[in-house]
Amino acid sequence: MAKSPIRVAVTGAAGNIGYALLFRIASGHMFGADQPLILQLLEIPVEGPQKALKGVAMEIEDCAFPLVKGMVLTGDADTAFADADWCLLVGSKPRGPGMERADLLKDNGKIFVAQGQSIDRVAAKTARIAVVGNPCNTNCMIAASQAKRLSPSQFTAMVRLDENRGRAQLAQKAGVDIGQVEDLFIYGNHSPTMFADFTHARIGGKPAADAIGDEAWLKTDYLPAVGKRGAVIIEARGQSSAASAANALVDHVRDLTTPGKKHSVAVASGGAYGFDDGVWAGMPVISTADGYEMVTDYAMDDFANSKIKITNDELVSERDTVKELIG
Ligand code: NAX
Repeated sequence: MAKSPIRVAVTGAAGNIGYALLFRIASGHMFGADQPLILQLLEIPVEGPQKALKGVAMEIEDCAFPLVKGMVLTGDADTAFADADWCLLVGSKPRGPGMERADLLKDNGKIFVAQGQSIDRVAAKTARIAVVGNPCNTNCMIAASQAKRLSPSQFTAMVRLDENRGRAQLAQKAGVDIGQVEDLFIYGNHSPTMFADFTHARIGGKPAADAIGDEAWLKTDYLPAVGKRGAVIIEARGQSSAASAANALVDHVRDLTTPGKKHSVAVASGGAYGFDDGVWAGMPVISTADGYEMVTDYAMDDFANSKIKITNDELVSERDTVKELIG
């Protein structure tokens, strides 16, 4: 029997990531080739973005995707999130010239207060939320804090682009196929402080340090290279990562809906790995039939713990900056 359509809300739908993302969702890469969907697309309610959104929707129509059973284009959050099964929160305000990070946190935080409240009012009770808009860990924490009807475990933020970058760089250094790199997980913030845990990663079945034969490279070159990859892309393209970010969100959601998959997701830490209770930190999870379980049994050495402390301190300081926005 044919499946009923699910409702997928996407914010910032006319932005760069939105443009790379919607066609992948509509063609079945995120939810499967047999899952019909209704796209509920939110942009800021001013003429330029709304007009651009109409253009994107026309292109989706022109693809004649069999899975797309309807589209809603709107500038109103309650319309976008109405009965949504998935809310993909991509839209946020970019950092402007001379803008302090604290101002960016506060400005974007307000967006996620409003969207968290709207999701709480109108989304499906079982809705799942994935936050991409930066600073995504803290934005996710803010949105979750507003949604009293939903559980914090329904809110996740994306560190999958960092995992994918980290795996690709290990494969390149070791000169192996990407499929040979396993168990590389991202801990902490989606920012240069993140810890790409090479200490438990395996390449061709061997510990990464043995396969590469250069632990100093892993510590002093690899970690900063993964953390700063976004800046290197901006320098090269003149724009931030869009297609790879959209692809990572496809991976994030697809793997969260594939029981047994082990992957990096930023979740409410619950104090695991020494993260402050209540910050949203990247860590490995295993997807289950209706959610995920955190994987908390990797033993961390002193080096790993020192890296986790740095990224945890940043998450705590972000939370302190926006404390008046937490519901
Ligand atoms: P763009 O500036 O191209 O697009 C953002 C879109 O969001 C714009 O069209 C804007 O009108 C819209 N928007 C802003 N406020 C909104 C609101 N309140 N409601 C609905 N729409 C709103 O940025 P893009 O390159 O698409 O990046 C989007 C976000 O992803 C940014 O915050 C960016 O920093 C973040 N990223 C996160 C990544 C991650 O791994 N978590 C990686 C890629 C990316 O840097």
